[in-house]
Parts: sequence; C-alpha cells; structure tokens
Amino acid sequence: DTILRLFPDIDTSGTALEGHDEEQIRLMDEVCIVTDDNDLPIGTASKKLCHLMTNINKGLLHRAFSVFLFNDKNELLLQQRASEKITFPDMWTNTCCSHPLNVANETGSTLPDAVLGVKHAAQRKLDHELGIKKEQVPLEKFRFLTRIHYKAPSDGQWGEHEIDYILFIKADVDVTPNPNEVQATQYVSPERLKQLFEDPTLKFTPWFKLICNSMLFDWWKHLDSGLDKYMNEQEIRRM
Ligand code: DMA
Ligand code: MN
Repeated sequence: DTILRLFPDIDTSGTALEGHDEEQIRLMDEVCIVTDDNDLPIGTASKKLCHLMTNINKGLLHRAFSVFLFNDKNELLLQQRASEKITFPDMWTNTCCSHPLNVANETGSTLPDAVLGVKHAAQRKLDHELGIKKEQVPLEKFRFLTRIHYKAPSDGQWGEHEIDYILFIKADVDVTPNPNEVQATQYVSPERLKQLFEDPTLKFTPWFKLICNSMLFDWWKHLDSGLDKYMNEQEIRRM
C-alpha cells in the first residue's frame, strides 16, 4: 500500500507483540492517519507500525489528540494508564489520549475539518477508556487549542511520534474506568498537580510533562475567561 511506497524499508514484522495483553494486541490493528511534518495526511498505517521506534526513526509520523477535561471547580481529571498498555504502562497522564482513525467521521485533511475528526475520536475514546457518554461531552463543548509535534521513546522497541491536537473541555461527567485501559483517576488543582510532580514514586508520560512545562498552567488560568486568544492556533508547535 502507499505507506510502503513512502517508507519502503519499514518494519512490518509480527514478533514485537508477543507476551502483551490480548486486548491491547488487538487494538494495535487500529488504522492511524500518517501525516507529513505539516500534518497533511499522506497515508494510513496500523497503530502497531506507527509505534515501533525502528519506523519512527525512519520518519513515520501520525495524528493524535490529548484531552484535558476539567470539572466545575476547574480541577483537571488525570488518569493512570493500565499495566496492560503496551506503550507507557502505569504512568499518570492527562484525561485521555489516542488517535483519530481512518474511519469516515475521524479524518479530515486540514483545519478545521481535521479538528472535527479529532473531536469525534475524543468522544469515542472518552467512552472507551473512562465510560464517559458522549451526551456529557458534546462536540461543541470541546475547545481546540493547538497542535504539538513531538517524539518520545517508551521502552524497548516502542515509542511515540505524533502531531498531537490539544483539546480542552469543561464538563460534569460520570467516570467508570475501563480497567484494561485505566487503573486509577483523580481530579487535581494546579497546586496539587505540582505537588504530584515532586513525588518520586509517580511516573508521568513524556507528552504530559512537555505540555505541563510549556503552556498548560497558562491555559488553565484562562479556562473561564480569556482562553479564546489561545484557541485555534494554526502553527504547529515543535517540541
Ligand atoms: C496516544 O495515546 C496519544 C497520545 C497523545 C500519546 P495512547 O497510547 O493512550 O493511545 P491509545 O489509548 O489508543 O492506546
Ligand atoms: Mn501514538
């Protein structure tokens, strides 16, 4: 297929997943959107191929999203990833992350169509990971801030290389975690989150740390007023 024409020496071997959780292995067959450095879709590839460091090191890049969900007290919902996750297991991170897939309502080549696709994917994964029904997170409540291009190894042969769409949403939700995805959740204030960063027994995902160390606390301050000036950024932030 096209991705093999663009990346002829990509690693498509089947051995990498041995020993992992069966459900998480199955999810590695999801079809991600492969993009160029400017977030233009150039093809598709399985989640597995997209997350092998050997392929990432050849330039393979895909589209992703990160949701930051806040309650009415402006506390941020964090999740701790399940031990079953193949990439970044057991780490604490923002509310929900995943990928828009190559399905009808999640594609879209450029802004703003791509943002709508990502919002649909966010609704799908908030339900899958946290049991949050889409009626509690309507599309119009999501606020798109910016896109972040980053690369981060996980361990062994796995890692991330993504154009990550940042979505904020303030909503009162019922949370029922899927234990295959999420082992714990908690709401935190900015002060509490900074305390957690000081705890050496807790591990945080690299993308969450990147966002925390750059814009998160500024955006958070403006959650109820003034967030507009940060929204819909057209330029991709390289991190
Ligand atoms: C991938 O998250 C997306 C980002 C922004 C890192 P993930 O590993 O949680 O994806 P999934 O839930 O689909 O496994
Ligand atoms: Mn990814």
